[in-house]
Amino acid sequence: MFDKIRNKVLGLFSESGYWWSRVAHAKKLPEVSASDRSIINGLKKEGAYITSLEELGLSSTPFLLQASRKCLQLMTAAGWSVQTEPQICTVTDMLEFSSWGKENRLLKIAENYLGLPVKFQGVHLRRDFPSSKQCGIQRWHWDIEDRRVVKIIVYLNDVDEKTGPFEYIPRNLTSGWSWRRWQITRAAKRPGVFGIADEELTSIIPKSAWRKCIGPAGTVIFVDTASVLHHGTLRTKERSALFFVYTAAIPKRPEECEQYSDLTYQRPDRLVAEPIVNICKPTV
Ligand SMILES: O=C(O)CCC(=O)C(=O)O
Ligand SMILES: [Fe+2]
Repeated sequence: MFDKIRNKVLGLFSESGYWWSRVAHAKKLPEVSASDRSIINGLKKEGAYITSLEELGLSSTPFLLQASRKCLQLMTAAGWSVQTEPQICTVTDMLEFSSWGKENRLLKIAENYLGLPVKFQGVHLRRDFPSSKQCGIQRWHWDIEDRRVVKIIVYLNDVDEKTGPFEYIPRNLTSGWSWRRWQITRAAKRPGVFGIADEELTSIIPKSAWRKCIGPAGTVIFVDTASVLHHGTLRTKERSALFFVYTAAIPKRPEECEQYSDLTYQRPDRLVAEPIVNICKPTV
């Protein structure tokens, strides 16, 4: 009982510190162009914004794509026996990926949205395989690394309904205090059960409100995965994608951010020399 009260009080202190920091930082937010402002507004209003590598027009993109192709070849050559789980590699300390992730424009977009100094946590390269049963991050969930998390998902192959697109619920449908929000939170936080299955969510939010992000190779999704309910969908075709992660410089749960730069997931160029079995650790 005492622990519960103490944790509540500490939680309140931490939340008010967070809001004060945002107020103090509001005047220091960097300027962005009108097109980048649309991305920030999309994140604020909808929780997500879809664009493309071409539209972003970053000079480091050709290097990113070339390195992604090479790494995917290495991942394919190394093989992956657990097809029910994604093959994940951490590519954060490879220059082609970190240079793209640390592009000034992207950092400024993330900082404006987060409202605080930003930290680029890292990037995962992922191959997701055909699956027919929703498990892990294919169940609906919120990510928990921080109060707000900007993820930039880059599709490396064409993604249609069959390729298991990223899917989310627009933020206005789950934000604030509502019966719907209470039902979802209760379902999402059941002890020992990760996330919510499609059938369960349909009874709370109709399928017509779910947003599937389909698009050709090079599609880029900016999304706050801590604020919008989301998941990866079932697929009959393989999908490859990059997941860049940004949080506040002092995130709420730093330990959850380590997976983007530590050895939880192997680097692609070390896969063949030192194969390890990746741990299926959902990014929640
Ligand atoms: O596989 C997907 O599309 C969803 C991944 C996910 O849940 C995340 O990146 O936070
Ligand atoms: Fe997630």
